[in-house]
Formats: sequence, C-alpha cells, structure tokens
Amino acid sequence: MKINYNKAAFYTSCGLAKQLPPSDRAEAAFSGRSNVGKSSLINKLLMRKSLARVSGVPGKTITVNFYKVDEVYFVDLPGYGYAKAARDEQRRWSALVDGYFAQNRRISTVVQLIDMRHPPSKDDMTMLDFLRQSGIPFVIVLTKADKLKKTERERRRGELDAELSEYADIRRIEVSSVSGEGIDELKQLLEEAMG
Ligand SMILES: Nc1nc2c(ncn2[C@@H]2O[C@H](COP(=O)(O)OP(=O)(O)O)[C@@H](O)[C@H]2O)c(=O)[nH]1
Ligand SMILES: [Mg+2]
Repeated sequence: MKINYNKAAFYTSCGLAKQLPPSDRAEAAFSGRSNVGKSSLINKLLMRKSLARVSGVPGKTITVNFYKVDEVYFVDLPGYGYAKAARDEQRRWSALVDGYFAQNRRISTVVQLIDMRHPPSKDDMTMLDFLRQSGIPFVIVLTKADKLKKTERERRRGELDAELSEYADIRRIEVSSVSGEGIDELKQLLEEAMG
C-alpha cells in the first residue's frame, strides 16, 4: 500500500485499553524503551518537526498515541524500562500494552526500536520474545546510528549478531532521525507490510 506520509495528523491518546479506538484500518505499532527515539522516528517518518512529542525526560506519561497517516494508523506505544518507574506505573503499562495486543487489531507490523549503541535490555528481549510468540510480524529498528563512528558501528553490528542471534531471521534497519539514514528503507518496509 502506498502511504502518503504528508497526510498525517494526531488522532487520539489513550491511557486505558478500553479507550483505544476501534480497529477499523491497518496499523503499524512502534515499541521500545523510553528515550530510544520513538517520537523522533515518528516525526521523521511523517516529515513533521513535533507531531509526536520528543522528550529529554523519559517516561513521563503512559499512553498509547494514535496518528492517522493516510489510510493507516501509526501507533506510538508507551515506552518501557526507565529506571525510576514505580510499581503501579509498571502495572499500568502492562495493562495498557497487554490490552492493546489482546484486541485482535489489524497490526500489520510492529517496529521494535533498540538503541544501536547498547546491547538490548532485558525488557527489549522480553518484548522481542513476546512478538515472536504472538506471531505478529515485526522488524528491528536500530536507532541513533548517527552517534556511532564507522568502526564502532561495525563492531556493534557484530555484537548485535550475537545479542540477537535468536532473531537472525528478522530484518534489522539502522536509522537516524538526525541524518535521515534508513528512513526511506523503513518507509518502504511499512508500505509493503500494509499489503
Ligand atoms: N543523535 C540522535 N539523537 C536522537 C535520535 N533519535 C532521538 N534522539 C534523541 O533522544 C532523546 C529521546 O528521543 P525521543 O524521540 O523523545 O524518544 P522516545 O522516548 O523513545 O520517544 C531526545 O533527546 C532526542 O533528541 C537520533 O536518531 N540521533
Ligand atoms: Mg516518545
């Protein structure tokens, strides 16, 4: 499906699973830990400076944010894994994300973001395992690629082969919301995933 990324608007923000809008079209969900660069990536894909809120302070609100992009939804899932999350916040996160995935929605693909500079966190691995078990198609997007020099990047690539050895069959795309690297490749993948 060709997607006109210029036709994008914020749709709704939900703090509870029961508030999620009906699944009336295909959607791509973006998942990752707080601060991994999810909002920045969505803004870059949509060629908008600040449609999605970029934050230096991770984790502020636990919401699922929907964007209408042409004929599909982009879904910004709440970030996980920030150190100071209180237990009741973790529970809220689980209820919301579990609720989202339990709704039989038309999820064409999940874009799982991982900071390219660091080994995947335990939470990242849990999410990857969940995605694999659920059978939802997903892709791994390695963020902040611009922060790595050429040799560091090559080293991380090799390390990631080992760290993500169970996911060797899953496509990996290196992106930067600063340089724009990988954005066209991701756009093409999303369009293909939407059928
Ligand atoms: N250098 C660099 N910084 C980035 C990139 N993407 C995000 N950031 C920065 O990382 C921080 C968190 O970004 P944000 O998009 O709010 O992350 P989110 O919490 O996953 O939505 C912000 O300070 C961004 O400016 C990137 O590709 N390159
Ligand atoms: Mg964000």
